[in-house]
Formats: sequence, C-alpha cells, structure tokens
Amino acid sequence: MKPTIILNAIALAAALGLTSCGKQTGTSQAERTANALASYVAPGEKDEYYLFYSGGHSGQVYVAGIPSLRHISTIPVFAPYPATSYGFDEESRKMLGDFTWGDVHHPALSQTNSKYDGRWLFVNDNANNRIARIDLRDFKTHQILGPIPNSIGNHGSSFITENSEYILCATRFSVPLPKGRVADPKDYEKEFNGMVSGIKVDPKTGEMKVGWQILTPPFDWDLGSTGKGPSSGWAFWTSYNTEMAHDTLEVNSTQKDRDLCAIVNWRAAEKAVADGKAQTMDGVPIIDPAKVPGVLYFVPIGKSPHGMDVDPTGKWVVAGGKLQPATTVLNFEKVQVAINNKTFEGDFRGIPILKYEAVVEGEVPVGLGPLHTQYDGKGNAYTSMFIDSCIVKWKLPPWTDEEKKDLTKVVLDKVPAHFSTGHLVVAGSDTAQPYGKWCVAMNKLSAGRHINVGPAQPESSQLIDISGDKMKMVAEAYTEPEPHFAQILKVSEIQPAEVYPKDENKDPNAVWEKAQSGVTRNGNQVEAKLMAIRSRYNPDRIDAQVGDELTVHVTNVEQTRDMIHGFGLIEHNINMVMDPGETKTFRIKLTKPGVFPFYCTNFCSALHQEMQGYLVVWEPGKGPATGAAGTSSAGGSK
Ligand code: K7E
Ligand code: CUA
Repeated sequence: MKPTIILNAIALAAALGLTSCGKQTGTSQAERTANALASYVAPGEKDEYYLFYSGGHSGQVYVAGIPSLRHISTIPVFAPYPATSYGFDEESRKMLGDFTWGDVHHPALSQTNSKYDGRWLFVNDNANNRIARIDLRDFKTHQILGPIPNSIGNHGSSFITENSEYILCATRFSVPLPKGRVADPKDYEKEFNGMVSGIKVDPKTGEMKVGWQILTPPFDWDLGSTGKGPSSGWAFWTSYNTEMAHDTLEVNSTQKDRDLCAIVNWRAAEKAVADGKAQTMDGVPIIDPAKVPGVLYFVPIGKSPHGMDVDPTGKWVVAGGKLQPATTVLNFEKVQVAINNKTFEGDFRGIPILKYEAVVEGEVPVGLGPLHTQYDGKGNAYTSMFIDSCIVKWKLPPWTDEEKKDLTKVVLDKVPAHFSTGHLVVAGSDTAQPYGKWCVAMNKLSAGRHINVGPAQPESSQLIDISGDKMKMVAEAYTEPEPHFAQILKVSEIQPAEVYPKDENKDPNAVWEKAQSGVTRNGNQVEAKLMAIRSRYNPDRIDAQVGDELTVHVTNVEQTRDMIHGFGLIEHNINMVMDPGETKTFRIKLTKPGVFPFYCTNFCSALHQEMQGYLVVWEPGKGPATGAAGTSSAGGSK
C-alpha cells in the first residue's frame, strides 16, 4: 500500500468520526463466543429470516439469511443474469426492454392490514423510472412497469400502502413536462416540475398500472413512507433543494435551514380523480394540488432531511436531518389538528405549509448525519448515522416532562458501525407489528473491513442484536453492491414453490413427450420444440440455414426438486435455464454457417456433461430441406 493511501485512509477514518460512538463490542473471548453463537447457523440448519436487500446500481435484489447473513440467492430484476437466463429468454428480454441496468433502492413487501402477507416484493428503479414486482412464490421478477410517464428519477419509491392498494412514488429530479419538452435549466423554477405517482396494484394478481399523479414544485423528493392507524391513507416524503437550484446543488441546495416535506392524502387524491378533478398528461390523470385542496400539504423540516419513517403505531413520523444533528419527530395527530384548524405558516404556490411548532413533537439530538429510522414495536427507534457511523437507539414519545426539557435523555444507546451507515433495517419495522430482534446496518463504505481485493472495497453489512436494552453487534458480512433499503421476512411465513406443476404450464409450445417434440419449417421460420430430461435433449439436433429465423422452446419436463436444466448455444450469446416444469423460448436470426453445439449449462446429473446436441446451420439452399430431417436424426437420444 502506498503511504498516500494509508494517509487517506486515516484521514477518511478521522473525517468519518469512527470513534465517536465508542469502542467496538465483542472483543473479549467470551463476547466473541457469544456473538459467534448468536449468528451461527450450523450446516444443515436454516436461517429464521429472509433479508431482501436492494443492490443499487447492480440492478438486482439479493437474498441473505438472518442471522447467518449468508448470501442465499440473487433475484435479477433490472439487469440480465445468465445464471437464471434472465434477460436471455424472450419473456424476460421483453420485460427488460431497451435497458440492461437499473438502480434499485427500496424494496417493499406487500401488506395486508399493515402486516406482510408474503405475496410480492416491489422494488423501484431510480434510473429508468420503473417499478418491478417479484413474486415470492418463485422469487422471480414477473412485471416491470415503466418508464412511468411524467416521472423522472423514481427514487422516493416504492412505498406500499397498508393493504397494498398502491405503490407510492415521488421524483428525485424535475424536468419540463411532459417528458420530451425542452426548456433551459436556468428557467428551472418556472418550467420544471416534480411528481408524486400512485401506482395501482391489482389485489388478486399484483399487476401494476399507473393510477394517478400529483404535480409538485421542482423540489428533489427524497425518501418517504406510508401511514397506518391514525395516519392511514396518508404518505410522507422529505425533500432537498427547496431552494430550487439547478446547478452546484452541493452549495445551492443547502441554503435553507428547513426544507419543505410533503404530506400527501392519497385517498383524497384517489377521490379527486374519481370526481373528475384531474387533467390528463401523457395518458395519466394529473391532479394540480393548488386547485384541489386537501391532497397535498408541506411541513418544514431541517436540514436537507433524508429518511421519513412512520412508526408501527402510525402516530409518529421521523425525519432524519442529514445536515442537522437531530431527527425530527412529527406527531400525526397534531398534523390533523393543524390541517383542520388551518394552522399554516403560509403557502407555497397555493399549497399550505403547516406551522412547524404546531406539528413537531421534538428534535432528538441523535448525533451527526441521521438518515433512516426503524422501529422494534416496543417504543424504540433506531437511526442510522452516516457521519457518526453508528446506529443510535432512542425512545419514541410519549416523553416525560423531564425528557422533553432535555431530549438527550431519550437517546438510549449507540453502537458503532463500519463505515458510514446508509440504510438500516429492523425486522418488520414498516408493519404494525415488527418482529424486532434483529437490525441490519447497511454500510456505504467498508474501508479495510475485508481482505484486500483491490481498489473497489467490498461493501459490508452488520447484524445487530436489538433484543436487549443494549444493542450488540454480532456479525458482519459482505454485501453485494450497492445496498440501500431492505426488508426482513420470517421464513415460516411463506412457502415458495419447489417445482412448477406440469398442469400449470400454459405455454402452448411446451412439450412433455418425445412425440410432441421436433423441428418444423415454415418459409424461413424454423421452430424447434425440445424436451429436456436427465440427461438429454429431445431432439438433440436442429437443422437450419443461414438467413433462417430460429425459434427454440425448451421444456424441462422434470417434476423433481432442484432438477434444473440449461441450454447454452455456442457462439450465439444464448443461455436458457429452465426450472422443473418450466418452458422457455429464444429467437435468433441465423447469420453464420457452421455446426454449433448446444449443451446443458446447469449441472443436473452424473451425465450432465453428456447432455448436448447440435445446431447445424447450412449454407442457404443446402442441407435437409425441412427441419423435420433434423428430428429424425435426433433418434440418437435413447
Ligand atoms: Cu438512503 Cu436511495 Cu434509500 Cu440509499 S437512499 S442510503
Ligand atoms: Cu441437464 Cu445439466
């Protein structure tokens, strides 16, 4: 290591204030043993919880087990993933469209009555304004909605309502609308707008469609969450850049001591649309909140706040100050009183601004760089501290008079994290009944936490036991880049399928017996229907010609757990992987003559290596006149 790098590391450590939260726990032999046992899941045993964490600009969602923190599975969402052939077969390629990456930030498990119902996991794509739905029956992405019209930078998303009626989203960026219209960024205040979107979720199928939108001033909406209990039907977002700067945001967007956060009555928005109070832009009903009172309110919160998290009772809404060493606690009951009594401190473009003192319960001095807050359902809050690099545990209201006078008294505990914690997640925090017990700190930097693998320092997450009065850091693990938010679900609450039952396969090109399989030609269209079974393809030869368009459907006819087959085609950038009972399809234009082996890419048996065949691409006009000839020579499979 060069001396300058060491110096930089030390400077970084100093800048991050790594010692500010006290000494790292778990250093004595007894503590080490206890911590190791707390997170130990012996071979053959299983984890108690799933951790679904977003993979940021890797575009994927990762599944780890808790308490082991072992990486268990990758769920490809916005980027191709050859291991499961996501983005290679026709169906998933179509779903990805023109994009091969996304920026995943906030996963949300579907809920019924503010409790996880184990059906779906929704995630947002900040980069290309999309939302995806993963089905927890098979842990696969089944829908990608978007790019959402009139929406740019889908970061304040995906926040699910208490009965999964909507995924609510807010824009990080503002642009001239509708999309495609051009205006000079110098005219930002006048010409640019942001948007809050209500994405409607079909209660039976989970299918999403854009429901309605609310036009907003060009603030940069940041993080949000949805209400429950007393705040049922409401949603909350922080913002930065209330200054409406369009350049050098680092300076120009941090001028004001308080930024205007949004309080949205989504049920009122839904009703306004039903009552015909919306105008249509790019096919979406849009509400102008200045003309439809009661849909949108602002509340000032310091300073460039980031997370805005509703507690399990739905009464307290906590915003992390980012540039202010405190979290701000809003009292939703006071919010309602202020709205009813019109206790406003003015308005912004016709949107009422609630009087700060009337709705705020207190500012809790948690430390430097508070970002996100989670809850254990026992009256405690846990806030991630980006600058202090730690997790702070503090007590939610109601507070005693003595505590109110000095809110340092409600700060209960701090545990150091390494380094610069972004999100944190407490098991079940966003439901009405958190599981509590575990908290995971998802760190932005990890400077030196892992064995050296070059300049890109691997990310890390840390497992914290929050079951006692004092938090205990018990384990640490590598985390796929780049982690943002996560959801924790009890394993016992879902029962994912282990095979796709044959009678559920509705693919018209599925083949289950030798007699149904084969190769046919229609003009220059060659279509092959293959059966994959241990350890062969039937047929295992496909004849075609240069210039043909080749379509191949492969059905894995197995009905045995974990019996997966692949189909890799040499030098054609094709790999498909079929789970038991699944049919997949690819389509390519054949451009070069030759004999191209195809083979099973997924280990399936002792004779997996023998599972292979040939695509014979003849010169135009040569070879067997129809693909049927290929079928006959496939008789080699016994
Ligand atoms: Cu804090 Cu995109 Cu949720 Cu990341 S955001 S840390
Ligand atoms: Cu089939 Cu390997």
